[in-house]
Amino acid sequence: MLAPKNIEHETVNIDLKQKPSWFLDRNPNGAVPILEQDDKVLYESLVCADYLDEVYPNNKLTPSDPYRRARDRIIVELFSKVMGPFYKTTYGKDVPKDAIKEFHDALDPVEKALAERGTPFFGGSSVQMVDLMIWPLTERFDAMAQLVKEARVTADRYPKFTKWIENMGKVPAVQKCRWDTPTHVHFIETSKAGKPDYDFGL
Ligand SMILES: N[C@@H](CCC(=O)N[C@@H](CS)C(=O)NCC(=O)O)C(=O)O
Repeated sequence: MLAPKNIEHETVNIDLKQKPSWFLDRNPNGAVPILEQDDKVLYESLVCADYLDEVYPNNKLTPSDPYRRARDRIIVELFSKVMGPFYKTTYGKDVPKDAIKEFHDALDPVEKALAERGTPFFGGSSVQMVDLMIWPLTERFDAMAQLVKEARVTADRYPKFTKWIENMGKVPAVQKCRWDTPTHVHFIETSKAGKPDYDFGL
């Protein structure tokens, strides 16, 4: 959200194993991301994204039509069901039997939603907030597949979604912010070993 709108910012990584008190003061839930601007503090990705889109109206990333905006939210909600199985599959010491099936069961409706839209991006002909909300987890799918090959997201099961991944890879803001697969694998492996490398990228 910051990159496509060219919003000047500083990123602060947080050690989520040893959360600093100043971090917990800002978000009592103890989760990233947090957005801080002067004396204003926000958390929850969608809340931060909405705020940024409203306060920085250049390159608007949400549709003006309320119904369409609501439908986009449903897609983000649908995709959020992928998160639990993703973490179980990728970060589990032994991959629970059902986790991979649950992962694919959760991703199937996302493929269907994109097929129904019939556009290169969930948001239409160009990248929108709905796409940016789905991207950060998707960016780690190759790393997951490297660790657990049954979890691969293939073009035969997900023709639209894999094409979307390709399209997202061409978006300048995504290219600017993305981490490559070896970096994700490194982070996952250090997490599994109980010592997540929260300094990566610094
Ligand atoms: N609903 C929250 C979820 C945020 C969240 O779960 N963040 C994770 C990292 S991706 C986190 O900070 N977890 C806290 C922890 O690991 O203790 C949002 O969308 O911002």
